[in-house]
Parts: sequence; structure tokens; C-alpha cells
Amino acid sequence: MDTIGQLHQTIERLTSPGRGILAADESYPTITKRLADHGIESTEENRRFYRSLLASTPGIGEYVGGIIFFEETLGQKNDDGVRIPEACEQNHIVPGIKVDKGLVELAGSPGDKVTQGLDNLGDRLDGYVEQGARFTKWRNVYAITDRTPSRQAIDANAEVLARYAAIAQSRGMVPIVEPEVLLDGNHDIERCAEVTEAAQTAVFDALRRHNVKLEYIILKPNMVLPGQDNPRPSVETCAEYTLQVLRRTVPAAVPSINFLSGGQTAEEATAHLNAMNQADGAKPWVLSFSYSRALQNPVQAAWKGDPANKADAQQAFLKRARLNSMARQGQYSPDMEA
Ligand code: 5MM
Repeated sequence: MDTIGQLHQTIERLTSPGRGILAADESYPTITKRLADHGIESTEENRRFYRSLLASTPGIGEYVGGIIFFEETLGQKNDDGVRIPEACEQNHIVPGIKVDKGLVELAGSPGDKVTQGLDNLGDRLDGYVEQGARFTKWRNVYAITDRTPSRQAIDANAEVLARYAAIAQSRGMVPIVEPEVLLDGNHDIERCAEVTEAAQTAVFDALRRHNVKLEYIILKPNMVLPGQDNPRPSVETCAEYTLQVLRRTVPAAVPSINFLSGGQTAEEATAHLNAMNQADGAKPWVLSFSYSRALQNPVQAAWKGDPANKADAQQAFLKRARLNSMARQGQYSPDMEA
């Protein structure tokens, strides 16, 4: 199959009705922190057990079309000796891979960061394809303060994100494009909207400059919310602000927008997604999820690092994924939490 055929097949699978994406691609420091929050040690065996538990949850393929992994996981096997990417395929899930190499200071722009990882990216992707990965993810980060993000941070990050997306497509891998405006801070929702609009505008300008085929990307943005030190407006207000920014910035050619959760509670992230899918007005894209914490927190709380809790953890994952699938269709209500 040629690269366009591969991109087409993968995007169809990732965006099929009722489904979203699980982000289980935490790097070593991040997974160590996430597991520590539940009293679990981040050993190689615990990471293997936990991520294969996610991939092999019975029935999860009805709600989750893709899982993004960290590169360690692609080489690991589940308890039956099946490689985790293959276990995903057996469960009707497309395996994907986070390919950025994290953040560094952006020289000349104090307080801003830029994402690295373009060196040898094409060769690395060839290796990930060999291991079974069919899509990729790259995350940019924009912190809101009085001085950040600067114009050069917005432009530099957009440029690397577009170069990554072009390289991924050249290998037949669907790129998830993730420009994350962080929730940290005491800014209001207007400021989040302004920064998100500026970041996404620059990203789509750069994607065009680099001839990225918008039909074969997934946008993974933050929702538009006030900084976490401020009270949250209503779920409907956040949904309206987010939709307004998306309508201004995201071409209709983009098939799917899969939000990150960014530190919201599991229930908040589901309610916000549901409100967007229920809202009136133009929405030419699928609106779905690509959560990490908002899907995994309840799973880690149920697992507690004890193999005996595997079935409970899988039930927690199935519940959260099903509720987000309902929200993706605008059919969730908070009483379903019970
Ligand atoms: C923003 O982080 C992404 C989505 O997670 P949330 O839904 O929890 O906001 C997530 O995919 C993130 O990129 C990974 O956890 C990897 O993070 P690090 O910092 O380890 O690269």
C-alpha cells in the first residue's frame, strides 16, 4: 500500500464512530510521577504490566480506536508473550507512538520552551513502523504568563510541529499535532482563548507551508479554560469559548479534534466534551478525546500496583472510556457516573 493508502486506512480507524484515543505515552519522569500519586513504583515490570492491562482490556476497542505509547512499550510483551502493539491490534486498537524528545528552553525567549526531536526523526519512524506503530504524536507546550508565550515561541513551535507532521506523513504515519496551552496560572478564560487562537493559527500556517495533508492529521488541543487558580465558568461557557477558537483556526479539512485533558478531573473532561458535542453551530470535525490523566487516574486508583486488581482496573478503564464515548456523541449526562 502507498503512503496515502496507509494514512487513509489509519485515519479511518482512529476516527470511527464512538471512539477516541488513549494517551499512555508518558515519558519516564512523567509516568513515575503519575504512578507515585497512587503509591505505585515505576519499575519496568510495573509499566509493562500496566500498559498491557490497558491494551488488553476486554471490549475497550468499542470506545478506544488508538493508544499512544512511549517507545519502551513498543518492545514489551503482555503476560501471554504477545508484543503490546500486536495485542492492541488483536483488540481492534491502532498502536501509536509519541516521537518528540521533550522540551528545552527557547534561547532568546525567557520563560518559553520549544519541543525537540527532529534529528533523525525519519529513521526513528521507520523503526517504529517495524515495531507496529501506525500513528505518531508530538506535543508543544505554551505557558501563559504576562510575558509568555512570546511571538518567537509561537512561531518556532509551529515550525517544528509542522516539520514533524510532514515527516510522519512521508512515512505513512498519521501525525497527532498537539499544541498545548497549559492550564497553570491565574489568567482568565479570555487570555486562554487569545493564546490558544494565536498558537493554533501559527500551527495551521506552518502545516500549509510544509505541505502537510490536513485530511490526514488529528489536532490534539487544550480546551479553553481559565487558569487553574481561577474558578471555572459553566461547562457550557467553556465549551462555547473552545468552539469559537476552533472555528476561527481549524480548517474543515481536518477530520478530527481529540482533546487533551490538561489536569481537569475525569468528570470535568467528559462533561466539557459532551457540551461541545451538544452545542449548536458549525462543527465540521469529529470532536473526541485523547486524554491521559482523565482516562487513567481512575484506572491507576483501582490497580494500586497489585496484579490482583487487574480486573477492577480494566473495569474502571472501560467505564471511563464508555462515558467519553457517550460524550463524543453528545449523549453523556453526569448521572451516568453512578
Ligand atoms: C498534555 O499531555 C498529554 C495529554 O495528557 P492529559 O490528558 O493528561 O493532559 C499527554 O499525552 C502527554 O503528552 C504525555 O503524558 C507525555 O508527557 P511527557 O511530559 O512525559 O512527554
